[in-house]
Amino acid sequence: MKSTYYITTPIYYVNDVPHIGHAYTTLACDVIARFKRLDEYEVFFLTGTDEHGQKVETAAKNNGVNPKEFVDKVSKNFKNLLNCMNFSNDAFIRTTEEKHIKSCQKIWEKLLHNGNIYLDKYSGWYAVRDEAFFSESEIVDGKAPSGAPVEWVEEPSYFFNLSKWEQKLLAFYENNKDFISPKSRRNEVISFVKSGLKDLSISRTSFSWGVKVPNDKNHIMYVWLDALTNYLSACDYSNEIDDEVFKKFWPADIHMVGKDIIRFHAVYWPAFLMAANLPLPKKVFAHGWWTNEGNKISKSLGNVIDPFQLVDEYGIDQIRYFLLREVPFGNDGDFSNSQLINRINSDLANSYGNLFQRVVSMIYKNCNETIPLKPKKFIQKDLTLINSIKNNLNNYRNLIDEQKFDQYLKNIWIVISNANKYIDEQAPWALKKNDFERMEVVLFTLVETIRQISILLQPFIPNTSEKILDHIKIPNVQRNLKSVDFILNGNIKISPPNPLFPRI
Ligand code: ME8
Repeated sequence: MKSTYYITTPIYYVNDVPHIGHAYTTLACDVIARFKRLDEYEVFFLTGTDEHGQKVETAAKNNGVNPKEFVDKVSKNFKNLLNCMNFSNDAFIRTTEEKHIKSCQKIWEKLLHNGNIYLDKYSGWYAVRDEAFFSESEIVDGKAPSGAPVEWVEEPSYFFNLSKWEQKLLAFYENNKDFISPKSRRNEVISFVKSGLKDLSISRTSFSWGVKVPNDKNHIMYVWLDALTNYLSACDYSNEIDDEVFKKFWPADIHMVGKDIIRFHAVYWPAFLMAANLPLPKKVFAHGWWTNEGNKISKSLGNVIDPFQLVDEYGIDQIRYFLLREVPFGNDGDFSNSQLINRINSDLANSYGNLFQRVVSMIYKNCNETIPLKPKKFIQKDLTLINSIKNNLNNYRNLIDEQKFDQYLKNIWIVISNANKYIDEQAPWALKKNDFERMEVVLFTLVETIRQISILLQPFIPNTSEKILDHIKIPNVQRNLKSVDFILNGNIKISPPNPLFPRI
């Protein structure tokens, strides 16, 4: 039986159109999901939209439509982003779906049954933009720590006894050192928990756009309890008759999030799950924040980066490559058009594109349009190049498991650069005149290296990798990670190459 792998993105608020930050998180998940599939895992890759709460309700009002009409429309924009970026999600959950509502009510009842919910009254600050409660001591200059405006709220509310879970959470972090990544985030969460947890308000009564609390029609569930539960709903938590899918995929292997929502995923979520006697996810990774040419991305500054426009202008694979190569995953990054163009021209067009172009056109012109047969004898230099990827497969696996995408790409680009150096040193154009057989060995070595590189690049630049693997006629069943270890047989008829990445 195949091992399973369950990976999730945050579900995005449908108060606004998707931007580059949303595309970034889902891209990271897409790369991991594609890699795991190549490594023969049964993957469940989930994304979706967070459609309840005051923020969405207000956005609908501002647009003059009812919330349901509004969320149907905006949720579609997030669905369109999947196609636009070539994302390979297995499911898309919307929190307005019946099965999600049922699973929210199910977890609520579990928490209530286990004695973790009580009715009281909330009075304190609330930031609609963050959909979060803040105590007096957290307010900075009259605002939430994120800078969001706050309003004073006083209403009856159900509470979750979060304070009871403080020690259990700390023990869990201690015994599961990788649960919160990267390390800096782990320390941040641990010190937050150590500073003392207060019970959490988990219902609202002053508006109605949300999941109804079972048996109390005056309350709707706090949007974060509703939202986090999506990770259970999507794998059929509410299905009472058959829990096969749930057992198969839960607990999730990784929840990928931005650093803004680490607290919800690394503190509240595991506490809810412990309290409901459910297994905990294995990892929460909080990546960094993109700014635009040094400025915070925000609608009011008018500098939101539109992924649809970027893809249209530069190409899907170009954007996918840039986002994960430019900034070590976990760090903040600054988006700059000139850096994007540099990466496209130097890494994609000049290094990788050119390698493919040179090798395939030399074969086409000089070897009777056919990749030479696998040679009987290689010299050490050939073997060094051919083995540079296949001898390091486990290293690539580890880099994906540690979310070190930039390092993964850097390593591959070292091989690309070595392959380009190897052509210059071996000079197949000169061999053509005085050692035709050796020229064939050199060209074979290069195509074999390109084959391995392209297999490993599929998760990052799927369209281009497919083009290359199609061009050198690698059957679909030989594009998984295991196939890196084979070696081409050669004697494959090919057509002349087209440029892979137009220079900008
Ligand atoms: O928080 N840089 O939804 P959201 C990098 N619905 N990533 C960014 C970014 C930026 N400038 N801006 C946004 C929510 N993101 C909740 C989540 S999950 C149960 C509920 C990404 O629409 C990043 O992943 O505000 C961040 O965590 C997420 O979008 C927030 O999306």
